[in-house]
Amino acid sequence: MAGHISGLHARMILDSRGQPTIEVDCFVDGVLTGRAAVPSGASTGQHEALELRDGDGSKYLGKGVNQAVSNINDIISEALVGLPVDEQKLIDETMIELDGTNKKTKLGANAILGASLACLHAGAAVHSLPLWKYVGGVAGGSMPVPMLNILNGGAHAASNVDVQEFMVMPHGFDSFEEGLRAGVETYHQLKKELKQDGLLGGIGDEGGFAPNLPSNEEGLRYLMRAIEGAGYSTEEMGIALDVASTEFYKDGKYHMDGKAHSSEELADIYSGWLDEYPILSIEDGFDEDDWHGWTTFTKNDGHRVQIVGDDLFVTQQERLAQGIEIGAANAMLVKVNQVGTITETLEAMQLARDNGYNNVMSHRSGETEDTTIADLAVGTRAGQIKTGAPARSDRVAKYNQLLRIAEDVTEYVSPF
Ligand code: 2PG
Ligand code: MG
Repeated sequence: MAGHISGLHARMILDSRGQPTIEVDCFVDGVLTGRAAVPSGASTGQHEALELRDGDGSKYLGKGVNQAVSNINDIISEALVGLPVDEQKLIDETMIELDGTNKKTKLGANAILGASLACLHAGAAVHSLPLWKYVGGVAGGSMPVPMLNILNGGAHAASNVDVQEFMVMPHGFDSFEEGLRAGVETYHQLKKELKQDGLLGGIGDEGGFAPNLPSNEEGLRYLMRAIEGAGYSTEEMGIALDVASTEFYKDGKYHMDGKAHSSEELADIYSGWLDEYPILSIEDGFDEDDWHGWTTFTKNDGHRVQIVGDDLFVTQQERLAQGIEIGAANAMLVKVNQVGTITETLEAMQLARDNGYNNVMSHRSGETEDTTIADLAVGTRAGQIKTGAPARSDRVAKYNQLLRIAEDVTEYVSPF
């Protein structure tokens, strides 16, 4: 007997940027059994499900979540009481119906997600299973190759760098532990290189260094110096970028390096970088609605680089199906709060997989100590995870959870 939900309790907590977010406790037969916290983005796509904020400028600069918290305590909890806690689909569908809107605007996707994840944790607990095993079932887990975001720009830093994330990917190693170690050493080497050039200042929202640079390409050169300086080859350590170009797309042009580029010109820049550097993956190279830019780039370069849709797909089946139909990318970024329930997240991932798309599990730039995504990456066999630099507890918490899981799961396969 699995046990039934006897209530949910939500509270406001703070995220890694000092903004309010939601934490939810799930009670099973009167006992606290599962807990989860909700992340929050900065470079948010306009097609994402709604993150409900109070908008009262006199408190937390309008970012309070009192309304979302009461939606859980007063409405969602009542609707879920009595449901078997391991019937995740039923739990999520009940909330989707209760909300009744496309983008979860009535109850808030942050409220719904907090409840969904707290129940997921409780479901694992009543079966005495680690979360990754509860999610993965008989398929068994696989350790993801991490994308470590060691140089931050764009909306995550106060620098002049347009590209949001310069990441290293230790894909040519025998184990997760070895890969992570190489990534961490490369992070420390980058610090040395930047310091040597007098460019070491603060860090960005995801724990990576955030220097001002003469150009975006200079970021790639620094990554190469860090990889080589740490003693790794490009067969072992590749590069991944999240350009987050929606942030600098204005009036039909991409404003990068102080110039306005057409979609075609931007694609040419990426192609040039692909010729020069060991880039394995490019995320959000084009604006969230520039379908033409996406399909053209995928047609021309999709055979030699992973092309990841984040703002483009927003972890939603409808947008993903549209992209698959026209060949807009070859991978999907997976962010649970873009869609708002674990069930919809898993369904979108399945659709991606069925169509030969890779899945990349992802954090948000605003995070907490919650480590759910680490288990999701392993249990779903996503193969890849991006969860920031190996710095700041909100990022490191996920890597540490992966290290714990790696004691049981040894499979570590390069997705490339
Ligand atoms: C992204 C994310 C996470 P944000 O664009 O992929 O790195 O950033 O959470 O700010 O949308
Ligand atoms: Mg992104």
